Amino acid sequence: MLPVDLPCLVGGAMLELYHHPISTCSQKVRLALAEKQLDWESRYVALEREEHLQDWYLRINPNGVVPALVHDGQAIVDSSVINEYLDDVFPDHPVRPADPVDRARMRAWRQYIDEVPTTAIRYPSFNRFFVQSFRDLSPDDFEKRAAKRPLRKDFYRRMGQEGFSEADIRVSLDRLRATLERMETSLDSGPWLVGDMYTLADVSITPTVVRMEDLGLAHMWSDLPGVTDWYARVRRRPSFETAYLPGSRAFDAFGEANRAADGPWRSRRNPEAGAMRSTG
Ligand SMILES: N[C@@H](CCC(=O)N[C@@H](CS)C(=O)NCC(=O)O)C(=O)O
Repeated sequence: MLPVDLPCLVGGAMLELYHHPISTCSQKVRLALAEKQLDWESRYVALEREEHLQDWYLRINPNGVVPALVHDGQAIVDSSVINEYLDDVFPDHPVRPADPVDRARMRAWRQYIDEVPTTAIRYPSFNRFFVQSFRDLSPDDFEKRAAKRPLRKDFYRRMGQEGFSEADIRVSLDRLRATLERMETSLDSGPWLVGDMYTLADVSITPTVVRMEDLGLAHMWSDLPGVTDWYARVRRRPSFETAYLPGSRAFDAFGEANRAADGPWRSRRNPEAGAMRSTG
């Protein structure tokens, strides 16, 4: 079971984060907030009750996805944009290099991460954890729920009620492996993706690597010592514990039986895995 809300560093109402504990994009912003040691207020958006598709939330984020940040009444959307915004507005504890070339390298990483692994991880994640909440709907009801999603209609239609095909999963895993290999090359001149400084590039990829671990895919980097060491360093940072409070890992929501269970492959009806209904 998920907590009703995550405890967080509360201090003034200046920064409000609309988020969900197990949403990888929300985790990305929680990591940045923790790195920057910012106080924020938690606004839990119940994806399992489709609060992210209700009018009140669509007024904050017309894309109908979490997270969204509200800072002094201004809504900022998209996790990568939010993280850069935080570093623009709160320069203490910077998470971007000052040097323009290094900053460009960080942004190139962030762009690649948004396009390749962040997209790829959704396919095995939805097959393993999320599709079961749609299986028992009638085809009409499923279509209605897909059609409501401003950004993700086609993704849901492609998934259907039985999950993505093995071919889709293979493409995703290839993309994830390519990302890990690219990380390994960069980490030769590490310890972080952009050299000496821990940056938003490291923040951006962390939730995907964590989700891979939750999906039983850690073997995909067991031959990559740079990535293995990088992940150990990431987990030792205080921000990791703050961003991943209990209730934030996929297996927290879907049961211990799902921790590194049978991997990302198409899971047909699995009564143990269907306990919680959610998307994210
Ligand atoms: N580009 C957006 C993507 C946000 C996104 O996809 N959020 C997911 C959770 S990680 C979501 O809200 N999904 C809702 C749904 O599938 O209906 C960002 O980085 O903020």
